[in-house]
Amino acid sequence: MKKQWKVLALTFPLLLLGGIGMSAQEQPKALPKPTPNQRRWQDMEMYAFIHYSLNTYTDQEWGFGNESPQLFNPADLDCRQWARACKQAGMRGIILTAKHHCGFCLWPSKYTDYSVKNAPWKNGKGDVVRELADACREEGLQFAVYLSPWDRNHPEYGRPAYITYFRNQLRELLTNYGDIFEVWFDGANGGDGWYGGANEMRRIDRKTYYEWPETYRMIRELQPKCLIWNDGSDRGDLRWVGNEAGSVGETNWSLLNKDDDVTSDMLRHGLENGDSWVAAETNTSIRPGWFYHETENENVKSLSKLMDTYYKSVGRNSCLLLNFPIAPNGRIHPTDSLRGIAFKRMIDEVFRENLIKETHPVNTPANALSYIIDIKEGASFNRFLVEEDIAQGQRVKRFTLQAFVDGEWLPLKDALSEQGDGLTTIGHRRIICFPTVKATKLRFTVTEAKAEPVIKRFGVYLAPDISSDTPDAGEKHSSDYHIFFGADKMMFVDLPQEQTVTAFRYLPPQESHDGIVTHYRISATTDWSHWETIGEGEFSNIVNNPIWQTVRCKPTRAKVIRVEALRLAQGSRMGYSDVEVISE
Ligand code: FUL
Repeated sequence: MKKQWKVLALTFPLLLLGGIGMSAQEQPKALPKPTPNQRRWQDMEMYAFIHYSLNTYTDQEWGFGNESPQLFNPADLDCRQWARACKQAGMRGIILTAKHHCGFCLWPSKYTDYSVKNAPWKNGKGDVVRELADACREEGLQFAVYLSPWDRNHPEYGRPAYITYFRNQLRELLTNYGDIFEVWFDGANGGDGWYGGANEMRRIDRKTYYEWPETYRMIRELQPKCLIWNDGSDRGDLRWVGNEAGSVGETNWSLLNKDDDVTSDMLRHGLENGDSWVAAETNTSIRPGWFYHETENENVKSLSKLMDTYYKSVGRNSCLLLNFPIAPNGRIHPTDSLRGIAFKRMIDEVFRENLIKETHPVNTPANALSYIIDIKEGASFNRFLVEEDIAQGQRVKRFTLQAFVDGEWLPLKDALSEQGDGLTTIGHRRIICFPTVKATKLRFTVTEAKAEPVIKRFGVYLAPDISSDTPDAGEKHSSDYHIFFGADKMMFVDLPQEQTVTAFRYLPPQESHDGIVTHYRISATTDWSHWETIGEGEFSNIVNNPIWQTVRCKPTRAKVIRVEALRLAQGSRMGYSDVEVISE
């Protein structure tokens, strides 16, 4: 079958419109398409997460559910400062942790006492959700909420009564605070919690317990424009990318099957022939943790790391959800907001000038859709941008990109790709990064597609070098220690000499969940016979976000540190990528 493959009206004025004949495979019967809500969402490109709760005051990532609301008393809480900082960082909206896993509510919910209404802040009359919703509106940002399904405070968690409670809370959030662009239902569940004093393990069936279909109906009715993010069992409008590090796969289909189980590979790459449009949202924090920890003030992501994240999210057919934690004083830390501004400025700088002079379709022997892109005189470039009109579905499977240098066509490839040349899917936007070349023209060719490709826009840019970052030397902190295992779940760290230890740090295995310690006991000795426990607890969220964990202790003399893994995320033998002992 012969078919005319066309290019949709190109939005970039320098581009010529045109089509080229090529033989197409049969059009698939029904190509899944995004809903108007999903299309609007995709245009947001970047929006912020705000993590703020009692954890901010206990220096934790997951609260147990028994932390006192008395801790919540920020001296200087200013939601306008959050909104301005996020806006200046290029964010188009904010998702607030209205309730995190500890169950503490940032709004005065009618259905629990575990909220701001029992906090000293504003004598219990405050409402952070209201203040942020108002501030967002004033700054022209959209507003959304994170409501944790796992609630370690609620006595009924795990039983049917909790579902009613959860829906009541959600109804409050969806009816009292104006338009909500997204609801975020995190799937994390470590099992144990305070649960009204029961202090026990509660297991739920993620597939059935939350009765999502009914909750979804309520959301659709109360906020028809709201997107549902859910990494639990029921397919929402958006999907998780399977990590919290800030990257989706270079091959990224905005599709999944409606009913099948989703593997981590599907989270990362989508499913080429999936039957439903479920686009990927890339979430990561500007710091290692989601909540504020003073010890991370030196670890705010560098500008080059943020740009890498941008290319691996927005540049891979995804939106970026970038977290800004709130410090105990109630504000975004200046380092984070300045880094956010630098990030936005750099994006603007990279995409300031499109270096395309003219674009025209060409015939190819294989009858593929192909374009010659003439570059402005004498220009060098290192970024290529291409967009499909996703309203017509996602179609391109594979393409090639060549630069005409000294009379020869040289193939370009995606320098950030982890697999092959990385020239696979396009979708809403694809950005290809490569070392700077000086060429008079580029040739873009679609070599495989699910249906007639509909290309909306091309761009060619020169990104400046980012030189101000401190590179990570990548050295192991543990190289000075003798590390050995006494048993599968017991590790000894023998220090070069006896010292006064004030903290122990653990970096979990990075490649898989095997051997990640989730619950630990750490002891110290100077003589191998008297052991003093210096820390015991949970490394919360370590599976999804396998970053350095710090266990602080009172100054203790030690020659050897023993780490017992009380529980592992997976596997039977504990593992580590690195450890570090901090001494006085
Ligand atoms: C995770 C949660 O467990 C973290 O605490 C955080 O909220 C992150 C965004 O999602 O899975």
